[in-house]
Formats: sequence, structure tokens, C-alpha cells
Amino acid sequence: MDLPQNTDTQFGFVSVIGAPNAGKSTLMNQMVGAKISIVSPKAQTTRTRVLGIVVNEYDGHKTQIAFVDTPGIFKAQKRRLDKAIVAAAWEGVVDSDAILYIVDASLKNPMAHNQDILTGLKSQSLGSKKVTLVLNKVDLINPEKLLKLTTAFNAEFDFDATFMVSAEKNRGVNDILKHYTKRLPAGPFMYPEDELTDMPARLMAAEITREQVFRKLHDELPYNMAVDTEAWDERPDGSIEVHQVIYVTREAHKPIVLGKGGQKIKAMGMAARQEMEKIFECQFHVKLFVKVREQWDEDPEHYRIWGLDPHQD
Ligand SMILES: Nc1nc2c(ncn2[C@@H]2O[C@H](COP(=O)(O)OP(=O)(O)OP(=O)(O)O)[C@@H](O)[C@H]2O)c(=O)[nH]1
Ligand SMILES: [Mg+2]
Repeated sequence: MDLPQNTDTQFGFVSVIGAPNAGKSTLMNQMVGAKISIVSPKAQTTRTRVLGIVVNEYDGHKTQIAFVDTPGIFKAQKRRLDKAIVAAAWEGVVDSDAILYIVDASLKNPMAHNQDILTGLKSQSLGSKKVTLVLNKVDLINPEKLLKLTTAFNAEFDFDATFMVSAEKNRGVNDILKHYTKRLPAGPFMYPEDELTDMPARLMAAEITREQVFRKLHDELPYNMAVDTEAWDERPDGSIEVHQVIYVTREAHKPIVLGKGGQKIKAMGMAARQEMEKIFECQFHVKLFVKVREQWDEDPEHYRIWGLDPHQD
């Protein structure tokens, strides 16, 4: 693990926050240049802090930026898991060096969807921390609406800059990198230069499968489905054998995941294997199982795996 010795560098954590489905994970993946955080059309796809690390050089600056993708911050609900998710998200925000706040500009009324976050931003003690506004999904809207939105959001909060991007189409994303390359604190890199995330491989593999479950099932399954990697073994030939369990909360969901004659789960396993091979750059064998655990979302073990605190009030 060779860390660069010179101190003529910058390093900082940038929290990526925004309402569910705003495109936080898509944007982070684009900035890092790799699929680190899973993406789906369902709200609340991201469940915990996911780090995406990138080194960028611009205008004589060499900066390592550690983006922290957070779960969509939403109104606190009754469920323990939701509370823990919201608390973890704000904790990360307060600990970071800068905040990137992303808004889905294509919504009918983006302001209404962002009241909780704007209120949250105003009430957190941010010190000198800068908040940068990113209006996303500009591929879906006209420029006139965009200007109005810029004015309206800047009237609500003192953002240091506003960017208009399409994360999905990778438009305008590089300007955000340039922005941070010049603005983060001077100091040595905190991670090796080629590191893309600090997520353990087993958890990353579970996330890859969770994304495939979302993709193959669309709206057939409620969002409280989980994937755990139960076994991770290296075979003598260097390939990796992974056993994973897809947890559903009801017996009735099991056949949905399996599909006719096990077709669905087979397809998920194949797609997950391909994705793992791309990310980890070695051969994989993926075995998927489905189990019913009625209250996995109330199980403290699950919180431990995710680094969440189950005792949030
Ligand atoms: N048209 C368009 N769609 C986008 C853009 N960015 C993201 N999306 C889509 O928006 C959906 C949500 O994207 P995510 O990156 O998962 O959003 P998120 O904010 O991380 O969502 P949560 O983790 O659930 O809070 C996905 O279907 C993306 O493909 C964009 O610039 N344009
Ligand atoms: Mg996400």
C-alpha cells in the first residue's frame, strides 16, 4: 500500500446527498468511472454509505476525492431500518469536507420533493462547509425550467455553485470534478491511488446481486429484500465461488424470485456473475438461494453487516 509522500496534494470527503431516486449513485459512479454503487429506478436503492474514490488532476492540482454516496434522505418513518438509514446519512454529511446536493430536475415539482432536505441542511451545523447544488436529469427538461429552478433553489440556500448535468449521459459531470479538485483541503491522499472504494468484496458482491434482483423483477417485489454473501471461497484455479442468499419477507415472494422452473434466479445469478467478473477482474461461480426471513429488517445481525445502528429513535 504505497501512499504518495509529497504533500502537494489535496484530499477530501464529499457527501453526495439528495432525495430518493435523484441520481446520486449514478452520478458518483460516473465521477469515479466505475460501477461502485448500485442503481435502480426504485427509490431507496442505496442503503448505507458507499465510498467512491477518484484522483483528479486539474490546473496544477492533484486531488483525491472520496465521494460518499448516501441513501436518499427521506422523511423519518416508523420502521427501525428507515430511521437508521436516515441517521447514518446525516452523520456522514456532517463529517465530510463538502456537500454535493443533487436534485432530480425532471420532477414536476422538484422543490416540493426537497423540503425535508432543505430544512435538514438549514438546521445542521455545517460550519464553513460548502454545499454545491447539482440539478440532474437535464436530458429530460427544457432550459427555461432549469433557470427557474436554479433561481428558486438558490433563494432557499446559499450554495457555492450550481451545476446542471445529466449523470446518466455523462454530461457536465467533469465540471463537478474540476470544481472539487481546486477546493478540497491540502493534504496527503488517504487511500492508495488506484483504490475505488473501501467496500469489502463480499458486501460489494451482495450489492451486485441485489441490483440484478431489482432489474429482473422490476416492481414485482417490495423493496425490503436483502442479499447476504454467506460464503466466499477461492478455488485452486484462482476463481472465486460465492454463495449468496436472497432474503424475502414472505413465503409468497419466494416463487417470484425463483421464476418458472428457476429461470429467474438462474438469470440473476448469470448476470451477477458477469458483473462481478468485470469489477473484480477474475472468474466467478455464483450460487444463489432464496430464504424467507419474515423480519430480516428487524434483525440486529443485518444492521451489523451494514454498519448501521439499530437503536435510532
Ligand atoms: N434520464 C435520466 N435518468 C437518470 C439520470 N441520472 C439517474 N437517472 C436514473 O434515475 C434512477 C435513479 O438513479 P440512482 O442513481 O439509483 O438514484 P439514487 O439517488 O442513488 O437513488 P436512491 O439510492 O434510491 O436514493 C435510475 O433509474 C437512473 O438510471 C439522468 O441524468 N437522466
Ligand atoms: Mg443510490
